[in-house]
Amino acid sequence: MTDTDATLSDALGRISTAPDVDTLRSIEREFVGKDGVVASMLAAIPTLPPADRKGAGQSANQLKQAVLTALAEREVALGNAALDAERKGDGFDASLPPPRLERGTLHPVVQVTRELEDLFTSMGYMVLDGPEVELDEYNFEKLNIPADHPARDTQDTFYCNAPGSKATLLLRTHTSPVQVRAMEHLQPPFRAVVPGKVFRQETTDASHEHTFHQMEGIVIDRNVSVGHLIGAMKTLLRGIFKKDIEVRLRPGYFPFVEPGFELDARCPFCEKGCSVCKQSTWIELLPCGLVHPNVLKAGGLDPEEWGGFAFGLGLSRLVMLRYGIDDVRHLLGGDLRFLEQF
Ligand code: FA5
Repeated sequence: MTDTDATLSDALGRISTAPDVDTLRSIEREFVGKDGVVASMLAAIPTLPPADRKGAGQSANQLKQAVLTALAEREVALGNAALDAERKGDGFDASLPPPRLERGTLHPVVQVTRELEDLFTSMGYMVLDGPEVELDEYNFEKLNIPADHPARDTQDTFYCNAPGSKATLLLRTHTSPVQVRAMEHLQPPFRAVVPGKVFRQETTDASHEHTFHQMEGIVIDRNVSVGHLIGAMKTLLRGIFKKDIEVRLRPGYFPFVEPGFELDARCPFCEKGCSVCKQSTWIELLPCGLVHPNVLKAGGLDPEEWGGFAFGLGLSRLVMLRYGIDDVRHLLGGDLRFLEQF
């Protein structure tokens, strides 16, 4: 065995039993480092007889390559062994799939609101917003509901007056106040929808919440008739239920529309009656009507020149219909098991 062979087998032996990476680094320094064995073999070459120099250079380089390869292999083996030990130790298994990423989804009310906004904007409507803490003046008075009007009883109200404030503040009981706000700010003709949260001091049950969502619609133009209203409602229902739906109007009383209607839609889920339509084949869907002249005046418009129609879609009820939800209180109940289904 040559000296180089003996050096190589010494290096390989120690590398194969090195217990850790620190030991490998010190063997590396000893053999292939700046002042290591290979460096001194190379430094000695000029002192050798010329005939031996080439062979000595080759031996030194082969030694260097063999040591470096063995060091790299041992380092990988040590890494794998450490991972195995870790796996066995605390149950960690790097080959298992990662935990499922929890992804949020839009609330069902937001999903339906966005769908309706797209539908209405495609028909030339604007999407408007209005204050949730509203003045009595807009929630009631300008809508033709004076202080002692019995219609106030149908919308039990949360009042929230600031001490000392002269104006009466309340949580809006419907999205209709935005009808007048829109008339005050926009130049007619215009069409707008107003999705939003409304509040009523209700005793809650499966179809009544104290906080729920409505979508108001308002169209102001010249020569608006009940025919326009019915046409718009049919388009709305086709957009929601993806098919033509028969509708019927029953008289309905709201002080801010004249005439006022309750619009019923033929049940989209059955032909002969089901639990959704309570066996009647009709679903009570939305109140609507032609804007009352007093409301036009309150909004600064001349009722001789301008007219319009308005509707108040019960968004929460529509979401229930769409997804077959049997209790409105699920919607804002905050139970993640319910919300995760959407
Ligand atoms: C109104 O709020 C009128 N502003 C609607 C309107 C607009 C009429 C424009 C005419 C012209 P009503 O109180 O009926 O009307 O409420 C409208 C809809 O809101 C109802 O049809 C129902 O779907 C929904 N709704 C009413 N109360 C509750 C409640 N407590 N919980 C859930 N949804 C409700």
